[in-house]
Amino acid sequence: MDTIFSSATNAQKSAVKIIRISGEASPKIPEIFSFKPPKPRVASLRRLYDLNKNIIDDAVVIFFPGPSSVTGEDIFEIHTHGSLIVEKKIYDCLSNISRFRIADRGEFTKRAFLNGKIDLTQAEGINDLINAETESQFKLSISHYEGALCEKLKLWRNEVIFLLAKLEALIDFSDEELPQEIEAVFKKKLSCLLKEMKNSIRSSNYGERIRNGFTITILGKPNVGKSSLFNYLSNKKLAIVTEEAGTTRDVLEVLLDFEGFPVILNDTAGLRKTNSNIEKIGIDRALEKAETSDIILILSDCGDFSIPELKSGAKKILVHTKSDLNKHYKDDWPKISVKKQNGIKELIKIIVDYLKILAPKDNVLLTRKRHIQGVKRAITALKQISTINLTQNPELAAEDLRIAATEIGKITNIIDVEEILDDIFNNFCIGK
Ligand SMILES: Nc1nc2c(ncn2[C@@H]2O[C@H](COP(=O)(O)OP(=O)(O)O)[C@@H](O)[C@H]2O)c(=O)[nH]1
Ligand SMILES: [Mg+2]
Repeated sequence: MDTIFSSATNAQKSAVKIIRISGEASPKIPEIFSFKPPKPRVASLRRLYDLNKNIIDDAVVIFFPGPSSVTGEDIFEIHTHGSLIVEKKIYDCLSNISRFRIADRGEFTKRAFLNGKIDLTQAEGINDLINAETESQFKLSISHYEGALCEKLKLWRNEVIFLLAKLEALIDFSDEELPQEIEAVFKKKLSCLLKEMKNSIRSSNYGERIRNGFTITILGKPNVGKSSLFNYLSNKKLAIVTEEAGTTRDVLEVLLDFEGFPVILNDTAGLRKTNSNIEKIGIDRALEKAETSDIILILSDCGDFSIPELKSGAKKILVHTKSDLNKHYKDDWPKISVKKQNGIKELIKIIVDYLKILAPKDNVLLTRKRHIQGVKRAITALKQISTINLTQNPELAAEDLRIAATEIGKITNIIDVEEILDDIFNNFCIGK
């Protein structure tokens, strides 16, 4: 396999740059750059030279021998001054040597996975951690990186394999009288497992939202102050604000952090009857956006919150705007003034409180389509078992259990069912 190298820091000038090299030819690095090999895992100052023995830089170098390195391979880290030309010179030297090449995206992590250092959900967790910007994203990604999801999936998979063992016992007994107790245990376990898996599908929606952001759409009649609120919250003049009704047409979008929750806030065209085709398109888009949102903020400066009927099950929060104009409302809906910056903190609190209520009890969440698809396929297979007569066709149920185990295993990528099956079966005796 090639030895790969890449800058582990960003592609700009910086104080320090770290270049990582991973693969079996890594131990050749001291020879390539003409420096004395450092002791393993000891940061050592060395002068690096190019292939013509011209100085490149003084750098701190560290050698992490495999297999206890992050990728499982021999790794060299070179910490140079954060200069683009120094980086280029190091790249040039390495590119000249056969079997060294620049790493593909994610290739260090991929090698860690291939060498059994991490499973797929942990690899995804690393990527999410790097991309995390809010507290809730941090918590979720670090739990996946720590292996919480992997553990949960392993547990499910082991339960499926336990069920297979029970079934095996049923098959062995099939000529004789059926031990009813085995079948009862089997059914109870199966239904518990199914319940847990279905719950995780339900809460996966939340997991996906934490990764990608909760969508909040601002709706309301023209001129009620939608764009003003949008600009205020995004801290930028993204939307045009005028006294003219019908200014906003496109759906504008901004990613915000509401007390640790990632939120995609949408500003939309004011809802009204209009002859302008462009405005009509804008209004259609506004309603479409609202349909797929988690929360809809309906704004009004005159107490009229009527909007076209929506199918969406989104939480609707009505908001009185322009409260600085001394308007008196009897109801308890939040009142804000963007002009005087009043009531907006309270509005955010209402939103955040709602997002907190949405949080499932289970904090090990499926976050990707891939996870959800795998668990759904496993559920389909397990559900199938209830239609099977276990005494007559235990082998059909066994096949469904195998499918379920494989589908769950694929999420973390332990695909070899047989191997683990053997392991477990050897520890069981008949009837247990
Ligand atoms: N007095 C007052 N005027 C506001 C407030 N918010 C917005 N406006 C004004 O209302 C008008 C329409 O605002 P805009 O944000 O464009 O409304 P939109 O059509 O709903 O997007 C503008 O002239 C704003 O300056 C507020 O809190 N108080
Ligand atoms: Mg507007």
